[in-house]
Amino acid sequence: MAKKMYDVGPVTMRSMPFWCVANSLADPFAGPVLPKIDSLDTAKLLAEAAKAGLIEMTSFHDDDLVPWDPAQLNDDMDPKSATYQKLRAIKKILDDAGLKINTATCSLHGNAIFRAGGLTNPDPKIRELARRKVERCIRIGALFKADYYTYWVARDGFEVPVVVDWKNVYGWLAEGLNAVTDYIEKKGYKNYKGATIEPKPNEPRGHMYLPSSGHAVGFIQSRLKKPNFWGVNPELLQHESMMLLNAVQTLGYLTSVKKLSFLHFGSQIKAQFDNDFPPLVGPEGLEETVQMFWLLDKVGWKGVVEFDCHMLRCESDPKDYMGCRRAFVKNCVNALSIALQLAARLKNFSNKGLTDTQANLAAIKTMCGLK
Ligand code: XLS
Ligand code: MG
Repeated sequence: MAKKMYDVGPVTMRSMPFWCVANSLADPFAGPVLPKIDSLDTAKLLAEAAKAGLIEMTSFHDDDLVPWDPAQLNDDMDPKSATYQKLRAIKKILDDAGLKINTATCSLHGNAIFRAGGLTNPDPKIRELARRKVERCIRIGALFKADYYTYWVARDGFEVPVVVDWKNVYGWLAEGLNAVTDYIEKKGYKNYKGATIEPKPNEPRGHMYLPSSGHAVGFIQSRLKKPNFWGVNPELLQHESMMLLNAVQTLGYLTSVKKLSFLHFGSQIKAQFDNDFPPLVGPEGLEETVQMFWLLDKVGWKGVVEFDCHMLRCESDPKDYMGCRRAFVKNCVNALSIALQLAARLKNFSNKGLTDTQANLAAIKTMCGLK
């Protein structure tokens, strides 16, 4: 049985999503290097991690659990369907381990039908299909009692600015997101304490329509019917670092406008493609990562940290494809613990009487435990 809470520093619970563990590690240059695992096996691996006290929560895309067939839009409600039965089998495994669900997110990136976008697809029939898929995902999230519904920008973006219908595209996005709260209200679901936008500047599209946390907050406040229900889950270091923004600032901003719902956590080389390295792994980002937790503690924010990263491709082991996944989970949990321990050293750090440079060096010494 999972511990109910983690409660270390600002982190109340640790979440490891289905997609991070199940990933078969394909990249644009070559196919998968790990055998795909079924969602029941992923659930078992996550349940094992919960029982070992490594995580308290998980999250999923609809497609991580069950396949989607555009000809069967309500299969999740039909007790005779394979979808209905598999969802319940997965839920039982998670429930038995005491694993809670942080967020349910609709995959509008996995199926080729959405290659030109989901909620902002220029074709109204595809936008409608995306909306129906989102509704099905909200129902699945309700079955699993997810705390949030998340909209990640996915393929809602463009490569060629002159083909975008700029007059309407943000209206379509607002319609799609307002449909989320309309549907939750219509169904009377009580499990959702909010919905989130996860911004990203690019990848898979050349540019995405909500590239940064600032864009997301502005859109929530100006275009959504229920702005108080919506928040942001920034992905740090990755998404905002891809455009050279500083993670500490992003968190300072989001907490100040009360829009930080939870964090996606991993590591990133600045200005590169989405590295999705495990936290603290890679050549840069140690100071920034530690200072994120220092800041959250300082401003009094408490909440869930969700790992959103992948095993390094070079560390995958096709012969021990479950073992290397287990090691990945442990590495992420270990990295978070290291970051929190280093941030705790900074708790009483004071820059009083120091120049900026002296303060920076003193903070490094304190973080590293040097005299
Ligand atoms: C991709 C995103 C994605 C979301 C969930 O870059 O991080 O994995 O978190 O759809
Ligand atoms: Mg993410």
